[in-house]
Formats: sequence, C-alpha cells, structure tokens
Amino acid sequence: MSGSHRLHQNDRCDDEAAQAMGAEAMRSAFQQMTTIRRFEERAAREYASGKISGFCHLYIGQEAVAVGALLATRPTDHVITAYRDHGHALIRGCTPRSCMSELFGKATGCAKGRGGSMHMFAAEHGYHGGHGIVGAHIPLATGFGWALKYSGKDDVALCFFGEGALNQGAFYESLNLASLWSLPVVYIVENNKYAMGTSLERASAVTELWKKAEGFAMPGVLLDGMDVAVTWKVMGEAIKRGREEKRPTFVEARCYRFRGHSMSDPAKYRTTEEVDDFKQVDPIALCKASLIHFSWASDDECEKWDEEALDAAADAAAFASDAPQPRLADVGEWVYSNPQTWTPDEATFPHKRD
Ligand SMILES: Cc1ncc(C[n+]2csc(CCOP(=O)(O)OP(=O)(O)O)c2C)c(N)n1
Repeated sequence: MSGSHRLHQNDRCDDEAAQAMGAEAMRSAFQQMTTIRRFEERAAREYASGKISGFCHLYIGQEAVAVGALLATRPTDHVITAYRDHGHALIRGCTPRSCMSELFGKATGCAKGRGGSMHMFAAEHGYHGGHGIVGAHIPLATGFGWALKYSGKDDVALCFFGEGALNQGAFYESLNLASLWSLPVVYIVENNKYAMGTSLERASAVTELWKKAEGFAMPGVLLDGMDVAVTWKVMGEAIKRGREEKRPTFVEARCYRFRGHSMSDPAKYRTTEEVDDFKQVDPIALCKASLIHFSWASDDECEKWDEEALDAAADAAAFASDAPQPRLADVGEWVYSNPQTWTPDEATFPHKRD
C-alpha cells in the first residue's frame, strides 16, 4: 500500500534542510500551513451547512508543497495551479476573506464570485489561478516562461498540477517546448497517489514520475512533499536554475491528501490504515517538531498561531456570509475582455438577486 509512496520516516523535518531554511522561514511556514489548514476545515463546515456549493477540493495534507515552494520564490515570480488551489491562493495574494467570499460566490471574492473554489486568482500578485481542466494550464506556464525569457526578466514561473495530468498531451507538449527553448519554468507534480479514485499504479505505466524528465532532457527531482523544509530547499535549487540558467526543472513532490478528492468523495478506494499512516507525517506536525527541536518557537507560540488561524477562518466565514451577491447587471463583466453589453432580463434570469 503506502510503503513506496511515503518517503518520510522521521518525526520532524530533515535537520539539514531545516537549518538551511532557518528560524524565520520555518516560523512563517508553520503559520502559513496552519492558516491554510484552519481555513479549509472551516470551508468544509460551511460546505456541509450549504453555504458553499459546486465543486470544492481541499488541500489538507498537502500544505507543505505550496508553502515550501512559494517561500522559495520572490513576489515577482509567476504561479499557476490546478483546481486544488485554496492553499496556493492564500499565500499568493488572496486574503482569507477574499478566498472564502469566492467559495461563497460573493462579489467580494478574489474572482468577484465568478470562479468559485477552482478558480481563485490574484493576477496582481502573479497568481494566475486556479484551473479546472486537468492539464490545461500547463501550456500557460510554458507561455509565462517564454514571456519572461523574451522580456529579459530573471523571474521564474511555477506550475503545479496533480499526477492525473501527466498522461495528458498538454503535459508532454509543454515540457518539450520549455526544454527546447530553455525556459525558466519549474513544473511541480503534486503526486498524492490518487487521481480521484484511481491510484497511480492503475493509471500510469511509469510510477517514478520524476524520471519522465529524462524524456525532455531536463533535470528531474524527487522530493518529500510532506516536509516543508526539504520542499523549500529543493525548490530553491530548481528556481535558481530557472533564474540564472534559464533552464526548466521537473519536480515530483510526493505527498498525500488527508480528505477525499472533493467534498463529495467518500474515499472508499483507500484504507483507513493508509490514511492513518500518512497522518503520522502530517506536514504541520513535522514543522512544529522542528521548531521546537531547534528552539525556534515554543509550544505556546505555535498554539497562539493556531488560534490566530482559527480566528482568521471564522472571520472570513462571517465576512463572506454577510457579503453582497454579485450584481446581475454586471454579469458580463470580468469574464471577457469585451464585456457583454446586453441587459439581462427577468425572463432569462428568473432568480434575479438585486
Ligand atoms: C481534461 C479533464 N478530464 C477529466 C476531468 C475530471 N477530473 C477532475 S479531477 C480529476 C482527477 C485529477 O487528479 P490529479 O491530477 O492527480 O489531481 P488531484 O485531484 O490529485 O489534486 C479528473 C479526472 C477534468 N477536470 N479534466
């Protein structure tokens, strides 16, 4: 079952990687991961109570991948991901209030209520979504890489996707061009072992995914995505390669989602023993253990940060609940570059909201 997938065996992050990362970044990592975890636990509650509808894919268990990777970036770098996007959004320019509002479909949402769970955006912070079609955003990342190289900037683009995207044609086309044209893109597959209910072993002839990089003549790296310090360190090296050498890297971050594929998944395709086994290496617990081991934070401080995260999530839910619905008159705005000019009428939209 989990043996070959779970890389981590210790009860804290890798010491060498943690020391390289240092106290300040490790403290930030804990706070960011806790913010994501508590936000999503709250979102799950709001979903169950009917305040959120549509698809909703939680990132719980995978927080170290986005947090470790994005802590290794600078604000001008570009980030794009698939539909499991709340975590990336929360640390790349979207506030808990704007994310929760988006989940509620409210006008105060980061995509003005147009996108919902799968389409969080903060383009002004270089965060380009949130994409629902498996693999469809990978070519966009290659495009960012091309634009960066063409304009002579030394920023990089980071592209996250699940292992379910790896047998899409877009993946091969995009990585081939990135290598051929020497583009500064880091492609990160968040290998959480399942694409919906289908395990990697059932769907892919190659299960050591990082080895696929060889087919594109680019460096391929495997990392433990439950360990935020290792993720930060390895991602830092890949980002440096992009920035300085204008070379892409393909990274396999092996991780695990603790919840079902989406809110409507009873997750019957895996055993509770397997889930419990991965909970032994909960990324937040590993990070906290390192903070305490190196005396970089106390138990009380971690407790305080956790309470702050709980408060931020509760505040976000209250804010989103009271926030206004999008106005029907604006329905064509922010969807196309040339907004629709017609005025919606009652017959077309009988559930007019304002
Ligand atoms: C092109 C396409 N085919 C099918 C789907 C339906 N679908 C939604 S999620 C998903 C599984 C993707 O799994 P993975 O890429 O591993 O991401 P994870 O959910 O594990 O984060 C599928 C097949 C889709 N959204 N797009």
